[in-house]
Amino acid sequence: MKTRILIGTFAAAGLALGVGQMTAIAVPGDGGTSDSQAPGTDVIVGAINGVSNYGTNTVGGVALYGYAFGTTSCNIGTAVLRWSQASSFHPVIPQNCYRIKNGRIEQIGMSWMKYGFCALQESLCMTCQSGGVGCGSSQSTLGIGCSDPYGSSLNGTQSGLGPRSHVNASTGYFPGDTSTEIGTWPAMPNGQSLIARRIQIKADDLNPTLNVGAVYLAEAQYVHPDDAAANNDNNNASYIKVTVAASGYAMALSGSTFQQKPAIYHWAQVVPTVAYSVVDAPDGRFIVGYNTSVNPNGTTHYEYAIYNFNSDASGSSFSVPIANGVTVTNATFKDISYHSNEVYDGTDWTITNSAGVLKWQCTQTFAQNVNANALRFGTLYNFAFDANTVGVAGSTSLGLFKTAGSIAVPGLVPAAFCRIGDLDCNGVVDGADLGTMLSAWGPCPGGTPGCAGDLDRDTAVSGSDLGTLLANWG
Ligand SMILES: [Ca+2]
Ligand SMILES: [Ca+2]
Ligand SMILES: [Ca+2]
Ligand SMILES: [Ca+2]
Repeated sequence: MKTRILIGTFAAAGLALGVGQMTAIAVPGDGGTSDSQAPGTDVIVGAINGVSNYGTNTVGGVALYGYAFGTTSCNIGTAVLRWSQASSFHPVIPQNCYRIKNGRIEQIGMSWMKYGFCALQESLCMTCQSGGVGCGSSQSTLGIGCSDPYGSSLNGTQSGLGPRSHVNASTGYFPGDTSTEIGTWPAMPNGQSLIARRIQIKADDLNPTLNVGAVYLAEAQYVHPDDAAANNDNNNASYIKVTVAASGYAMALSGSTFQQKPAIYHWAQVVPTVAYSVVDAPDGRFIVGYNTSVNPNGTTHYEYAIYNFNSDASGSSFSVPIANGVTVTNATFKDISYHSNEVYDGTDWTITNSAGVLKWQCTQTFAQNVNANALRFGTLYNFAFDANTVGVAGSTSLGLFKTAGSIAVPGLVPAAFCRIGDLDCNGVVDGADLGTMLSAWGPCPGGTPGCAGDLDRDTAVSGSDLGTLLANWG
């Protein structure tokens, strides 16, 4: 297990971390680019270079479309990256798709992982230095500065796609020899020859008439034990915008690859008020995006998207503090479905609101089911709700699955709701509030309206305010 210590700065003032909780430093907007030219091996996705559109199979009455994206890796580090399919020392490559629509980002598809087997020595990201051995040897490597392209059809070849459950994304390790490993993979389901193991997306998530104004994104990540051991794995995902055709929902790449940033960072490009908290469990990173907006009925809508970048410990709960007098409505949860006989469960998390905590929780603990629906690496889950008060800076909490403990996550939480006259906001109008009012009697300091006790905001604490307080007594 490796430990990371992050040093960063808060973008928003007044965010507080819970003492005694794990390292949690906000580094909004940094997708890991600061890792470039780090010591040791450092693989990144230099480019998403193409897309294969495979068409559709229907599973359980739902039409699903299959996709794969080509990826060009770069070794931007200072040491060669091992690339032997006869050992654990080669990359595995999971892929994802996301959609930004109506103010929220959702993961709408995920693939199994391409098992890397051979590295060319090209120069996409920088000049390739000699030293890479290339293909066909148990000593194969990706040299310093070198790049290696995998076309989309290669990344979509089903016989070379293994289950995510076989990898530890924190250490980068998976069972070693690929030829032996393949025999342990779950068989492909019948009737899914076009979509099995590939990115699968529901037709309704692609249909243009159901998704007006939607922005689609494709993301790929490299997982490798050398890169993880060098602590250079927080820059291993890149993304690109994609378009979806009305006919057959064929995808096409749009623009350039956003290097070294997972797709969740595009949310703020579309919704500028989105903010991020980057938090680290002892074994890996989570990126939490959050935003509030005003509902037509005046209540506040809260959106949280939590992306597990590379923590094997994984997430199992998410908690938001609910202050006095706050009414919560419409709390929702959204995950992404595993497929192709992957062993993970898909049961939605429960939602409770009691004792001042709104909490989403995986239905089983690690002790109960190691394959429960934890928030695992390379996945993004949504947590949303409405409240009758606006968001203020506060601390939410992300509980871990495989290990004990939780991570404090700075975010926006509902402000306390105070009754008129309840100056200390403790739920009752009584002598304490009256005392506060009387001690503030007279003009507001500086003539500012709304000072403590100035209930009618006429810049003075006076008889009219006292009358209002007494009318709300109790
Ligand atoms: Ca890296
Ligand atoms: Ca589910
Ligand atoms: Ca009170
Ligand atoms: Ca007044």
